[in-house]
Amino acid sequence: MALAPFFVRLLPGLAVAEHFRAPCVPLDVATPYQSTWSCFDNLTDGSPQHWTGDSLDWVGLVRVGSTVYRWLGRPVMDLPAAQQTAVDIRPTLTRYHFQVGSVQLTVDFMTPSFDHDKVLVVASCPITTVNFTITGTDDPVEVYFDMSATTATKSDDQEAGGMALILGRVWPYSACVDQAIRLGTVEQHLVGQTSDRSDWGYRYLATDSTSETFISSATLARSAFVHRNYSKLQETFRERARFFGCLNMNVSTSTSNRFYLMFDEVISQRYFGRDLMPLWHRNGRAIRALEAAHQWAEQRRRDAEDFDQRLLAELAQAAGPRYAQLGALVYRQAGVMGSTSTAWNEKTGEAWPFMKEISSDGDVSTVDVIFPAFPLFLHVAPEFFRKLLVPLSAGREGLRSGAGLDVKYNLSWAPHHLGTWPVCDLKSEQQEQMPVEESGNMLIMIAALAQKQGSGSTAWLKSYWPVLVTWADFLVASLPDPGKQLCTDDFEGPNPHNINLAPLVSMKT
Ligand SMILES: *[C@@H]1O[C@H](CO)[C@@H](O)[C@H](O)[C@H]1NC(C)=O
Ligand SMILES: *[C@@H]1O[C@H](CO)[C@@H](O)[C@H](O)[C@H]1NC(C)=O
Ligand SMILES: *[C@@H]1O[C@H](CO)[C@@H](O)[C@H](O)[C@H]1NC(C)=O
Ligand SMILES: *[C@@H]1O[C@H](CO)[C@@H](O)[C@H](O)[C@H]1NC(C)=O
Ligand SMILES: CC(=O)N[C@H]1CO[C@H](CO)[C@@H](O)[C@@H]1O
Repeated sequence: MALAPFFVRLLPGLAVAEHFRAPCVPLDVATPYQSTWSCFDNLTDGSPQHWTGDSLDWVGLVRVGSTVYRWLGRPVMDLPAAQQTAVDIRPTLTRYHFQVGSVQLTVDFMTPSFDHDKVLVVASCPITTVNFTITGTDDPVEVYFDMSATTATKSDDQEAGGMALILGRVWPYSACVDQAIRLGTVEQHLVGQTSDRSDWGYRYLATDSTSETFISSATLARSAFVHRNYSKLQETFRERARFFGCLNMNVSTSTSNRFYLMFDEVISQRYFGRDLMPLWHRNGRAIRALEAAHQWAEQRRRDAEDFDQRLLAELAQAAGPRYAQLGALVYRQAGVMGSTSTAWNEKTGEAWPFMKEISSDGDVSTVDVIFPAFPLFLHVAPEFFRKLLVPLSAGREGLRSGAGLDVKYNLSWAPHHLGTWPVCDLKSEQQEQMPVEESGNMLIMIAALAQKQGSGSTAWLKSYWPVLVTWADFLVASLPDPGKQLCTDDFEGPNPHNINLAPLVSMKT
């Protein structure tokens, strides 16, 4: 219990480890496509960015008394910035604190992606809840948010090709979102190109009946909020040059003050010719998922807070509060959230997570990229991690002969990766060959997993056995000197005698 002082700083709403400044603060980080960050000291210093660095024009405003302030995004209309007093980053939550005139405003961005081994469909459902709390006034405070439709495109100029914005209204029944805006391209070239941003699929902005959502040009909508002349907005909105999803809500202590952000990939992965849908589609499409998120929001939030506390406590115990703070960021970025998307393989009846090589060449499930992430996965979600390895082990010699799929892999060592996100189609001869390193990585990870899951739960290993023996035999045959080998530092090219022992050494310590 020597940890108590760290908790006081890291937990319930107080400042985090001192002098901690994250390079970028996660806002809406749920999959490689749905990954928005603020890379400034203050949330009002500039536009949020996709992880690629592309700016996304999101703006948030708030009216206190007769003054309108900005709480999110770049300067607009000479409006003053709300004063940011703190930002707190936890594994599933980012919390901004502002002083806005006489009022304290807290904005939470919560992506409740945890408990993958208990509730995978929910944990992998990419919804971020944005929740507002005010103190210091009894009057409602008006909050405005808008999100550019280019959030759902590959590039900013793509609207030239046409962009559809569809207003969906779902009739309310108990505890449901009753308003959702859907943003996306008209063309919807499903998996039509591989890029770090998707130009198919739909971005959702959803909320319940206490708020109001609409589609507009940002200039008009922001001005209408500032001047309170929305009614005229309907009449004058003709300009379809740039579309924004907009939202306007009154925040008070007696209403549920939140909205939801989501990206529906429609197809999560194209695996050797077969389109795999996002796992969460099994529970219904976007509106159903948003309604479930709304219905269970408070329960999920409580559970997420428990999860964050447990993980932060473990990290702090391992190496102190700074390590815990970094761990919270890593969980969002590299861990089970920002780098993976979980698909449903109808053919095999399994959930298959895939990991994207971010800030690199976009490879799918690169073994030497999974390897450095694996201690975290093994710790928080070993079964999820096992599922991540399954698609890598399919092939002629591999798991159930490709699980009935036409997987062109026939080498006697482990693959390097599966394809370029989101298309897995790499044949054996097209691999970036790292035979010794990747076979070693796979054997080490599977051994660690078997150890972690215990002798009672290793039945799954049976179907892996032939491929494991093939890889192990290959490693033995490469002894005592593997010759020239490519390793994860592939910019060096193949090096003599290289077996990249570093991971093995770090495993021992
Ligand atoms: C709203 O009011 C402002 C200030 O009077 C004005 O400039 C603007 O054109 C009005 N907007 C609409 C849509 O009428
Ligand atoms: C917020 O409150 C104002 C003033 O009471 C009202 O005019 C406006 O319609 C409300 N907005 C929403 C979205 O309910
Ligand atoms: C939203 O904020 C309110 C006020 O702080 C809090 O009571 C509620 O639990 C929060 N809900 C969610 C889903 O974050
Ligand atoms: C693997 O398949 C390719 C054709 O896709 C073939 O050229 C190669 O000889 C095969 N290699 C082995 C080891 O069977
Ligand atoms: C306008 C505003 O809120 N500026 C704040 C930016 O963040 C620093 C701390 O990082 C505050 O001191 C400023 O007040």
